[in-house]
Amino acid sequence: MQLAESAKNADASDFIHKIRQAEDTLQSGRQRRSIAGGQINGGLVEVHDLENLVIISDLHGDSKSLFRVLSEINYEQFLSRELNKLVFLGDYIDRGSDSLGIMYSVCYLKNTYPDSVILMRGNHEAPAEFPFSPHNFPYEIEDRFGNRWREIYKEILSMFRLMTLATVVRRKLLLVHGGLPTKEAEAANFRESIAFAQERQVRSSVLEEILWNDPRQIDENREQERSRRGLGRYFGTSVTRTWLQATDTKAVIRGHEPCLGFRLDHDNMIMTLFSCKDIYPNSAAAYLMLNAAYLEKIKDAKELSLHVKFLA
Ligand SMILES: [Mn+2]
Repeated sequence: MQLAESAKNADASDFIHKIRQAEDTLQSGRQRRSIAGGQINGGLVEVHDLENLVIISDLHGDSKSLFRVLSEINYEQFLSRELNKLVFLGDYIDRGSDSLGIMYSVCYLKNTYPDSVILMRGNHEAPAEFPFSPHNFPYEIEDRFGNRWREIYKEILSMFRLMTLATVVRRKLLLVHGGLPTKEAEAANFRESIAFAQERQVRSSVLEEILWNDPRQIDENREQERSRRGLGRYFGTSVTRTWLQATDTKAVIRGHEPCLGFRLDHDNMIMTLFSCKDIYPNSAAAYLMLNAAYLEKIKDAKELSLHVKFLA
């Protein structure tokens, strides 16, 4: 694939150029407040009209899986239609061997097809806000580009801050990287609480919870528990129900946890999807592909599982 070759051969200047261009693209989408078939409001994207939808979840440096999906969906043709959407659920980097190849490629895709590509932010794309480990990405940059690594890393960090925190596909899907914020008031006021989550980070936990939370079976009388991750929380079924009602959607799709391609939780209201293969030998990689007609019929996350494609 030509894109894989370009990503492999890019030098430091090519890289910086691509990332700056992606920053401009993301910034101008936010200023225009629109994307084909939908609206952008800070960290929130709401899609009203779409034809076909592909969702890729955590990649964690596994560029082979990315290129495989892109070739399976015939991406140049797919993305040339503005109402076809390719959504990434975040966690592009760390752990695997080619985070740079993925960053180069997703920047290229966003720059070339700005209306068809939605880049969501994962917890690995927020190292300044929430330090965590492993975060081997800076070392990968240094290995490849030597002392220009700082310049590149800094540019990438500022681009991360412009990524989408939640995507709502009208009346159907709510997409986040990690999970749902546990305070009921945040759901009731979801447009504002997500749109400005980045700016309000100090006063509210919405950014942290979207990027770090996990769905769990929790005691009926409680809605949340401390997470073993040290950041974010575990949220129960009632939180999921509250968010689906507030956003008028039928299913939540999120990544953040390795699984056998996908997993269902909370009475089939949530699907966890995972698209990274090479560093998780006990998990499987998958992505989701569906058209508007299928989407129209979706009543819960279990029905979505018919549209999960596994990577061989
Ligand atoms: Mn994650």
